[in-house]
Order: sequence, then C-alpha cells, then structure tokens
Amino acid sequence: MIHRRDVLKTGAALTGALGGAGLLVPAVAAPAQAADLDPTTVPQFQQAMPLPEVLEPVGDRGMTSYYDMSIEEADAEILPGRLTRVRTFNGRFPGPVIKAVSGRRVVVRQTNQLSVPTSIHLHGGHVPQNSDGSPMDLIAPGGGSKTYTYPNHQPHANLWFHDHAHEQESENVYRGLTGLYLLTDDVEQNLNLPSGRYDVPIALRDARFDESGQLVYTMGDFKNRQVLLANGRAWPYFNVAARKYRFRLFNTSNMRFYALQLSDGSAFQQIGSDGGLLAEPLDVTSVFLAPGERADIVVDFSRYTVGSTLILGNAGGLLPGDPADQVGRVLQFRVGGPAEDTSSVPATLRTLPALGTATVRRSFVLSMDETGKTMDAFINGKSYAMNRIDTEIEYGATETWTVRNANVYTPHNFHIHLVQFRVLERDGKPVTSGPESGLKDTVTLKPGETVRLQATFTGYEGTYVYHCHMLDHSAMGMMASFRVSKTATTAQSETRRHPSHRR
Ligand SMILES: [Cu+2]
Repeated sequence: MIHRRDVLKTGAALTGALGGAGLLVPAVAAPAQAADLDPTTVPQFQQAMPLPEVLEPVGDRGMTSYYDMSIEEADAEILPGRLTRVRTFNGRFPGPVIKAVSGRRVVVRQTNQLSVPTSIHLHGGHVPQNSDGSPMDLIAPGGGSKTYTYPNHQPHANLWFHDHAHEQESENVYRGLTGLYLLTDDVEQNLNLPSGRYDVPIALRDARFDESGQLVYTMGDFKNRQVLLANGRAWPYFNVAARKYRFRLFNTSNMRFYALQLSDGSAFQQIGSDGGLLAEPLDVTSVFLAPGERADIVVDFSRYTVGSTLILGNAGGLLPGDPADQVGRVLQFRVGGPAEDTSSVPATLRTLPALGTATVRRSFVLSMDETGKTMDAFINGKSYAMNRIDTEIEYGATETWTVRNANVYTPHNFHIHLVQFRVLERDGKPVTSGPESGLKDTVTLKPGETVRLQATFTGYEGTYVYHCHMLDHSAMGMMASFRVSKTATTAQSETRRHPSHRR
C-alpha cells in the first residue's frame, strides 16, 4: 500500500512531457536500488506480438453472459527469454478481452488472490455505482471477491478495465492489472470494416526493469520507463497481409503520452476514439494517445511490397536524453503477401448523439506541486478524500465543465466516470472536427491549457469520481467525487451559476 508519507520519502521526480517539448520538473535524487536494465540492450522485433486472449463466459442465461476472473500473480515473457513477475487477470499479461454486445448484460465475478486490495473499474463504461469499481469499493486481498454487473446500455466503444483501488491503482496497473472490453452494436456491425483476424486490439504501455528482468515501480517515475510494450511484449513484430487492418489502440500506460506514426510517414485513417467510431473517418499521419485514451485506426498495407517492414513509431513524450530508438519505437509490421479484402471504410461511420442544451456550468482547476518537495496533487485546491462529495449533480442534467491545467510543466489528463462527454472547446477554440470531435471519456490538458466539456449525467444515481488519468497523479490526490441524484439542488452546488438554469 502506498501512503502519501511513503511517497514523500521516495522523493521521486514529478515528471511529465508532451510532444517532445522536454518539459521536466527538477528531480529529487532517487533512492539507491538494484541496477536498471539498460533498455538499449533489449532485442527489438524478436518476439511476435500476441493477441490478447478472448475470455469465454462461464455461462450464458437469457440476456446475460457470466465471466469469472482471478486476480493473481503470474510470470510473463515480456522481455525475450526472460520471465517477469506481474499482477494479472487469469494469469494473462496483458489481461484478457471481454467481447460484449450493446443491450446484452455482462456479469463478472472478480476474485482477488493478491496481497493488496483491488477495485476493478470499467473505463468508459456507463454502469451503476456498485459496479463502477470506485476507489473505496475494494475487493479484499487474499481471496475476497466481488461481482460487477455491466448493463451495456450504451453504444459500441473500445472500453478497458483496470484496477482503481485508491493509492494502489498506480502500482497495480503498472504491474499488469489491465484488460480490454470491446463493446459492439448494430451500428458498428453493419459497417464493413476490417474484421476477424484483420481487427486487432493493441494495448500499449511502458515499463522499467531491473537487471534481473523484474518490474521497477517508483511513484512519478515517468522518465525511467523506457521499455515500450505492445500486447505485453517489448518491441514485438507483427505479421500482416498486404491488405487493410483495423487496429484498436489502447494507451494503458500510467504516464506515457504517445504520438503514433508509421516510419514511412504515410497516411492512415482514424475511425474511432474513446467512445466508439467518429462521425466520419479522418486521414491522419499521427494519432495522439494520452494515458487511458483509445484510438481506432485503419492501415492499408496493400501499398507495400511483400517482405517490406515498417515501424509503428512514437514521436510523443520524448524527454531530453531519452534513447530515441527505444521510446520512439513501438512495434514492427512485416508485410506478407496479398489477401482478399472486401472491407471498406465508409465516408460516414455513425451519427453522434445530439449534444443537448447545458443548464449548469462548472469550473475545475487541476494542479500539483511542481517543486518536487511534496507529491501533492489537487482538483480545485483539494486532494481526494473518499468521504467528501465535491460536486452534486442533478440526475439527468446536462452540464458544461471548464477544466484548466494550472501547472507550468506537467500535462494532465482528465477522466470522468459514468459518462461519455464531448469536447466543446480547447483554449477557447471550438472543437468541431478532428480526433476529439467524437465521444470522449478522457481528455489531455497540456500545461496551461483549458478545455470545455459537455456531458449529460443520466442512467444511474450514485457517487462516481473524476480524476487525472496519469495514474501516479490520481494516486497523489488529483481526484474528486461527484454525486448524481434526483434530489440535488442548486444550493448544494456551489459552482452552479448558469443564469438560464430552470427546473
Ligand atoms: Cu495529472
């Protein structure tokens, strides 16, 4: 268990950077520990990138599928020829995939065999409070279990699940407690996108190892996590046929930002983001992914000759002195022969839900101590407290939230539970197209930036959290609670001040 007091003692650097801007807070000297594995000595493109295992239900009854997962330690071959101890769902690293369908319920029984508490959050899921996996709703270590019910009363989306136990989530996620949850619906199924073996989820993250091949976890340790993993392998290769592929990209890193691009600089299509497909495909040469975010892309390999290779590279988050051939590379594609391809990416992918009219406005300021003297982090000047409700929301309300990053060096990454929101503005400029124009549940704020978001809080009453999804920051306290209720009143909402609000 990480307590704030211990965190202070570690004196680890608070670091964060975006887009190679090299923004780095002066570091306090790190404590002595086992020597690091030099990331430049890790062989690249030697292991095939595995596909995450699709979890089979233990039962199907009526409109419900039942799953069982065991949260347990296991050894995984992340580095070629070596085993690393990790925390897993069902012994899998990364965790398994649940394939779900809108309108069909999923019930997951999680049993925690670890020696630390866990709480499993379905990121992006519209779920009742008791299945949200909130920071205080813990599964006891040593065999405790909890059953989560996911109604799937929401459109298709690339969701993922991960630990959220307060002050433990950062280390639990870092040590492996993530899995994917692919929710589909008729809108998505009726398109003719690449499917089957040509529809490939890829979970991205970074890690730091010691010389014995074991994970090194230190709070706030962004810059030393220089080994990049795709589906749990360090710099793997992936064989592709010369045709279109759909890649569902998940940034499951605690802190790392990616700007993903192909090594020949060529264009591909972005078709989706956090909350499912965009309204229409975008032609891009790069996708930006902050921790927790997802991007759905289509790459057409038919333009390459048989036997060619290209690298999915990363131009985001590089710090001065970073080994560019390590943190600048994710995986290698090896292009094989042609294969039949009847898939297509239509000009219109979906109709996004109507925005609605907001009746409440609120403001949130994200900040943390950037001096390196403490590891305190805040929303509106307060660190997270489990039993404090920070924001009272009337059930069914549509609200606009103005969120500002008050820090000078450190990016943040704002995530709201329960809802998919829309990004209305970034630094005062309307967001009407581009990768942030779809449904979102996580949004990046570079130092000094402000975004304006809109969400409708309906479906469930209850208490949920909003927080920075740089998990080291949320563990430091950059998290707060909101309560959705039918009895919330204007008086309870200190920041509610929109003049047009009427019951
Ligand atoms: Cu943050």
